[in-house]
Amino acid sequence: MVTTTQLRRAQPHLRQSAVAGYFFRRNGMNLTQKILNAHLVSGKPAAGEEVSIRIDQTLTQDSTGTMAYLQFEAMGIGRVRTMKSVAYIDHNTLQTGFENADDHQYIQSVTKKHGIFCSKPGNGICHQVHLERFGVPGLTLLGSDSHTPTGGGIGMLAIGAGGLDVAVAMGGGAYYLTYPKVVGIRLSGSLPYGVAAKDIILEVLRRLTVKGGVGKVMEYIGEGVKTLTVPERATIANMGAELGATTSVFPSDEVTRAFLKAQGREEDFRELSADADAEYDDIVDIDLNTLEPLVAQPHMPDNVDTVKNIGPIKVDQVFIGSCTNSSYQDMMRVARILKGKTVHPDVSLVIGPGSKQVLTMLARNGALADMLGAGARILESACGPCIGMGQSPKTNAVSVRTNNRNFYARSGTASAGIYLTSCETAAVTALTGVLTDPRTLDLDLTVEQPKQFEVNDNLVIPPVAEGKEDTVDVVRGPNIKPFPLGHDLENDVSGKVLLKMEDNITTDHIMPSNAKLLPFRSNIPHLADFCLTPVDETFPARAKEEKGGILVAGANYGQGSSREHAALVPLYLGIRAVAAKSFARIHQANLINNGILPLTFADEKDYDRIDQGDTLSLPGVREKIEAGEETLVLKNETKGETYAVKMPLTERQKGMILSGGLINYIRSNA
Ligand code: MIC
Ligand code: SF4
Repeated sequence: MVTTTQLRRAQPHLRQSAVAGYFFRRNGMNLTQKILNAHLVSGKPAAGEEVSIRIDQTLTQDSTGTMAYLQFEAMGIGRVRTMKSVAYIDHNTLQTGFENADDHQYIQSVTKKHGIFCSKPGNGICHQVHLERFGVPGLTLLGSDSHTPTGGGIGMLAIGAGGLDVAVAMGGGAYYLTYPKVVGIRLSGSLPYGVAAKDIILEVLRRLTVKGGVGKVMEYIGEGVKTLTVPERATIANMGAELGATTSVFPSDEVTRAFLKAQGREEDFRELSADADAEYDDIVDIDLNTLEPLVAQPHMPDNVDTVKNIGPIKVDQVFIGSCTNSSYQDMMRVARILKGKTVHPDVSLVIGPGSKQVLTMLARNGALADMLGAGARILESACGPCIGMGQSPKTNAVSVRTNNRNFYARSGTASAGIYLTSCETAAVTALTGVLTDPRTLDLDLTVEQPKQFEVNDNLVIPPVAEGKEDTVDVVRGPNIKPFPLGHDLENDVSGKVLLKMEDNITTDHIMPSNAKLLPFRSNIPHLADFCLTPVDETFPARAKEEKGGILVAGANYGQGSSREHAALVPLYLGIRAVAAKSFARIHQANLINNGILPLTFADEKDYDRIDQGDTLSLPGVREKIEAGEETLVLKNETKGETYAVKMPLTERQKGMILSGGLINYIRSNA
C-alpha cells in the first residue's frame, strides 16, 4: 500500500499568488516556459532534460478512465490532491450491452469516493466541457486522453498522458516529461471568408507532419491570435496532438476573458502571454489571409491538400462534431448553412454537438430545428463516430468529417476513406453531395460569441465531503477484470519477432477501438484477441502460441491515442520489447510504465536487416541497465548479426523497467 504522501514526494504546492508573480517577473520567456517553470518540481528547465511538474487539474474519460481508476485504487491512493479532478463519461455511451453501463457505474462511484467530479453521459465531450466549465489559464492539466491539449485554447498547459500517469498525478505525484523545445507559430492577418481555424491547424500539419511536433510545444503568437475566438483556438490546440506535440498553448487575453465571463467564470481569468523578448527554438510564420479551405485525406491527418485541388469527389457521409469542432459557434455556422436547405439524397449527415450546453442553446434558439429541417441526424453530445462508436460508413465510402483523426479503420469500416475538414466545408458538402469549397457560399457566416452561455452543471456529480469516503461503496460489474502487471526484468530477454511493421503505426492499429471493442476497455483478456489485427489478423493467435515475443516497427510507433491498452494488451500477450526507428511520446511512456522495453535503432538501416520470424535477444540486459548503459546489443540469433539499440532511461524510468512497471516500482519503493 502506498500513501498519498509518499506519492506526492517533496513538492511544495506553490500558492496561486506566488505562481502569478512568476508569470510577470521574468524576462525573455515564452509562455510555455513560464507555466512549466512555475510548476517545476524537479529537474533542469532546459530542452531535452527530464523534469517533473506539479499538476493542478486532471481529467479522465471513461474509455481510459476505468483502467486509470482501477490502477488508482491498486496504488492505494485515498483522496485526490489536485485542485480539481474531473472524470468524464463521453466515449462509451452506446450501451449495446451491460458493459458500458457497468463501467459508468464504477466510475461514478469510485470518483465520488475519492474526491473527483463526475461528468455523466450526456453532459458532453471531455475537452469541450472542460474548456467551458473547468479550465483555468496558467494552470497545468493532465488528462488520460491525447486531446487534453484542447485546454491550451484558454492558456492552460494541458498535456495528454497514460492513465497511470494521471492516477499518480491525482494522488499528488509529479508528472515527468522531457522539457520541450518551444516552437512559436506566428500568425498574422485574419482568416478570409469561408476559411476556418481548422484550416490553420491543417496547414500546420501539412508543413510539419505527424512527427513534426515530437518533443515540442507549439505556442501561438503574433497579431493574428487576437482575431481568433476561444473555440477556434481550442480547435487548433486540440489537433496539435496530431503533430505528436507535447501540447499547444495560446496566450490568455481579452478574448479569453470574454469567453470565461460568458461562462460565468470571469474570476478564473488571468492575463498571460510570452514576454516581448521571448525566445523560441523555431518560428513558423502563417499569414492567415493566404489560407484556403484544406482537407486531410485518408489515412493520415498530415496528408493535406486544398479542397480545390482534390476536387468535387462524391461523398457518402458527413459527420460534424467531435472535440475538435463542436462548439456553439461551430454549430451555429453549420445551422446557418443548412437552414432552409436539404441534405443531398446520397449523403447521410450526422451532427454531434459537443456538450449539453451547446445542444441546449441550439435547441432554445431554433438552430437545432434548422439542422433537423435539413435532414441532419442528431447524435447525443459524445465522441460517437469519431472513435467508431456508431455511424460506421458503408463499404468503400467517402466520409467527410470534422474530427481530428482519419487513421486506417478507425471509423469501423476499414475500406472507407475519411477526409478531415472544417465545419463549413463539411456542411456545404452535405448539401451538394460532393466535396465543396465553402467560399462558394453567399451567406454571412459570422457568429458572435453569446454574452452569456447557458450554464447548467446538473450532470456533474460532486464527490462526497472529505472524511465521508467510507459512506460510498464502489460498484464493480462483471465486465471489470483484473489488469496485467509486469514482473522484474530478467537478465536475458529473447523472443521471436512476431510482427514487423511500417512507419506511423497508430494506437488504433495496436489496440483498435470501435463500437464492438470499446465496451471492453476494462477487460484486457477480451481485447487481447484484437491486438494489432488491422496490421495482421493472425497476430493475437501467434502471440499466444509463442507465449509472447518482440515487435519491430518503423518511425513514430504508437502515434495517436493515449490509451494505455496499447501497452497493457501487448504486456498481457507477453511482448517484452519493441524495437522501432522512433516512438510517439505518450506511447513510449506507456510502454515504460508497463515494463516493456522501448528500443530505438542506433542505425535505422538495421531495421531492414530484421525479418518477421527472426529470433532476437538482449543478453545481460538487466545488468546493463543497472550499470546505466544506454546503448544495448540486440542479437539476431537467426541471422547471426548484432545491432546497437538505444534506450536512454532516467533513474526513475530505470526503476520502472527493472521492476516491471510503474505500479511495481511504486510498491517496491513504498
Ligand atoms: C482518441 O481520440 O483516439 C481517443 C479515443 O480519445 C483516445 C483515448 C482512448 O483511446 O480512449 C485518445 O485520444 O487518447
Ligand atoms: Fe472523443 Fe474523438 Fe475527441 Fe478522442 S478525438 S476525445 S474520440 S471526440
